[in-house]
Amino acid sequence: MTSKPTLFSGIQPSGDLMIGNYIGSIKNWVKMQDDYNCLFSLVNLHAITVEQSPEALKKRSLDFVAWYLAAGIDPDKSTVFIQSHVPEHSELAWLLNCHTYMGELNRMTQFKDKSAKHEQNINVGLFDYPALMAADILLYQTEKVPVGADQKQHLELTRDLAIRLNNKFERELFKVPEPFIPPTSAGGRIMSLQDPTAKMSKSDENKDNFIALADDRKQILKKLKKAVTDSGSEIYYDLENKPGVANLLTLYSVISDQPIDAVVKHFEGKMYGHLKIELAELIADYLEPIQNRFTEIRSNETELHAILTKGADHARQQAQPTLRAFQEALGFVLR
Ligand code: AQP
Repeated sequence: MTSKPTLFSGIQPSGDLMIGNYIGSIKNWVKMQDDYNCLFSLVNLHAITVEQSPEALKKRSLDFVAWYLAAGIDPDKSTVFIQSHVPEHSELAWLLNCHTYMGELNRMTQFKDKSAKHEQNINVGLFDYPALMAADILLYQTEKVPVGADQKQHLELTRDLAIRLNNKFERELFKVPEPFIPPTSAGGRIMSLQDPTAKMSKSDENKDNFIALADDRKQILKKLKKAVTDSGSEIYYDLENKPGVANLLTLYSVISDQPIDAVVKHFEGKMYGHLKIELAELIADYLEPIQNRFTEIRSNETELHAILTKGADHARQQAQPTLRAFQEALGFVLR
């Protein structure tokens, strides 16, 4: 076992993995691999809380894992696995269900938002999503959870559950996890290209709203040329009054690894069109080697499955003691 603090993070296999997911999660994961015992999951149990096409789900799951690896996740350093390969997630989620109150889940804003979006399919899993998320985290005695603002409420519930159960059973069953704000927090929230007041989302039906990791140079340029800016012409960072331009500047800053001020200076006296074209070139150049690695990794499914099997075995080893200790506390007869 490792002495490094444990960090858990996951992405749902829904939509097309895009630049916002890369900047907000995967890019930071890559940097954390040396300092933490990292578990990076493809959370397919969460994904089926909304309707999915089975064939697309299967293909996309392997695609996403290949993107993790292509972007620099090293399976020798980090545990990379598919959530459903580790049945302890569902088992712990059930046990947590029996200690989570309806009132707590009723307050979750993500449930309210997603119910409104998926009116025809307000299933129990959608309601129960936060208990499964708590299981994902608590199963590994996770200390750090990188979360965006939208997941803070769920992490708070996870913490409440850990504290409640530790108190109830008078032993430290679960570590109480802390939110983790990555040091480079710039770009934590990349906005939609067509509506810069809304978050860029990989499941957005309008694909012009996001740059997929798989987009080629031509597609990137086309999408950025269409990106909504404003009626002005001067390039400067003003999130409130120029959210479109601010979003493009953020993208440029994160991808070029320069502070916003330096980017603004670089574009002094230039037009929005220059910013869009240069940004498209920058992103295309940046993504090209990742896309090449993706093609290579994705073409070898045998190797991909081997990595996932190793990851699941490693995750299970780490998960089982926590689950067993909780079952014992509950009074289950252990096998
Ligand atoms: N716009 C974004 N900017 C920065 N980070 C983002 N993430 C998502 N959108 C942005 C981060 O990517 C990870 C994906 O987590 P998820 O699969 O649980 O889905 P999500 O948070 O609901 O993200 P999406 O892209 O909007 O997915 P869909 O459209 O499928 O629901 C998270 O770490 C998130 O912070």
